[in-house]
Amino acid sequence: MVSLDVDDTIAAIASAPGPGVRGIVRVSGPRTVELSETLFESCGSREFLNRMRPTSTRGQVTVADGLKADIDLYLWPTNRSYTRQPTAEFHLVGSRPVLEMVLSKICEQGARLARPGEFTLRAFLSGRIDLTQAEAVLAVIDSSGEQELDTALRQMAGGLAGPLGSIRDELMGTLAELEAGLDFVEEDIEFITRPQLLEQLQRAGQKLDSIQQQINLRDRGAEDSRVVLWGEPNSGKSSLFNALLGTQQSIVTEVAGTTTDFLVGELVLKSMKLNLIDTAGAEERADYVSAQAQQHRIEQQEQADARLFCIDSQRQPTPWEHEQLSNLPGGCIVVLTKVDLHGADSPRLSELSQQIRSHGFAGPIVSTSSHSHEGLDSLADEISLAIINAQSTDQSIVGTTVLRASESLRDATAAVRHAADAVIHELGDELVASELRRALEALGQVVGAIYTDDILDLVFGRFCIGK
Ligand SMILES: Nc1nc2c(ncn2[C@@H]2O[C@H](COP(=O)(O)OP(=O)(O)OP(=O)(O)O)[C@@H](O)[C@H]2O)c(=O)[nH]1
Ligand SMILES: [Mg+2]
Repeated sequence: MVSLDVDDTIAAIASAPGPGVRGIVRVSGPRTVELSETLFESCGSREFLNRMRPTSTRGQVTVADGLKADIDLYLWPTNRSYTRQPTAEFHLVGSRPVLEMVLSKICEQGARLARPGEFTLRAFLSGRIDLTQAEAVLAVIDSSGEQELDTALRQMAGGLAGPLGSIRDELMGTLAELEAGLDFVEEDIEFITRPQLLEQLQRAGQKLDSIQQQINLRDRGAEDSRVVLWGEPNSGKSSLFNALLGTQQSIVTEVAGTTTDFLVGELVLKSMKLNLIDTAGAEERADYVSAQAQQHRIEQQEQADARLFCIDSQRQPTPWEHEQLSNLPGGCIVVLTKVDLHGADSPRLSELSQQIRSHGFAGPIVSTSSHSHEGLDSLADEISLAIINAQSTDQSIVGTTVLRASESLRDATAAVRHAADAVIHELGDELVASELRRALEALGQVVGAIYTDDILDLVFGRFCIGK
């Protein structure tokens, strides 16, 4: 549980665990200056603590009887610090026991141990950084590669919060004009004309769409996500590939074994970009081309984030299909193909589904037709769900922002759309205003202007102590 209390003085070891040349003990809160004065013995003048400007001074702290540690003290005595509270850092030799002794001396003077992420939480609560930046701090601390670090640093600089903040300001302006008009209904004074209102709402909607797209692109997981089609020869994989992509890229014939290589197409679902991969039907022919095709099929399937196991609904499952159904890997969707041949509610389909369930498969079963396009929308929904599930198990860091922001952004965009619809259908300004308020609330959640304990727990609970 995060603590929203900022009146006490907190302290923690802020350097990474393990042996390091330098160690840091960080202190922040109202009693920081007083506490530093008591503990710190300056090597130079007595008036080492300037109470107005940040200073750094060399000196010592007595950590035990007869034992002094050499310390560089960095002091931010006013609210011009990271947390916007007086803050000090004791830099000393990176020995864990010595750092702990200094920390316990500081706590004896009335500071309490900081909780994970509490320094950054104070920075957030004081308005110094927004929630997306707080998440970026976490990402910088945890980043494992150069690209991840780059993304995190850009986010820290307000990459996401900036444009969202300006849309929010604009919508706030629109709402103010609308509400001013509501106050003067009797006098028939109009602060904003209908066409102006509509234009402002539509512009905000477009901007929100483009931010959503940026966020989706930023979500490195989604870009590289792979969705693989696999199944018996002739089960309709290539037809489904073409139908989902709206192309004729993959060759379709009535001859089993048509696809002998794998084919990759770009599939855009709910503004997520995915790679859809068609593979050769599983079969055991002894020739070289077929052996290569089978090798590709197996490799593609192993690397997939979501798998569409295609079963031809017009015939009984084959022994190979039965065997596969008993060992389906995670992220699998069973697709019953060619349902146009017997209609969506034919007893044939429920019978087939029962057979599939009897193997213990609990995932989605979707009936589709590549000819009539029946079931393709439900399939698209299941694919995006499978991808989101695959990503959330992948501990992507800035991904927490993406997930949280996407949800609130979707709410905001929907509310702006409803507001525009209400204007078009002349449904009254009260309704438009209430949709606008909903949009503002959702946007506020992204930038952290409005925050709930749940969101704070989610973000700050993941920090390590001392940050
Ligand atoms: N009626 C109907 N026929 C389909 C449908 N999908 C595929 N077919 C037919 O089934 C046959 C095989 O389709 P493909 O898409 O080539 O099947 P595949 O699984 O890619 O086959 P291989 O590449 O040989 O493994 C073709 O004759 C298609 O026209 C469908 O939804 N409805
Ligand atoms: Mg094929």
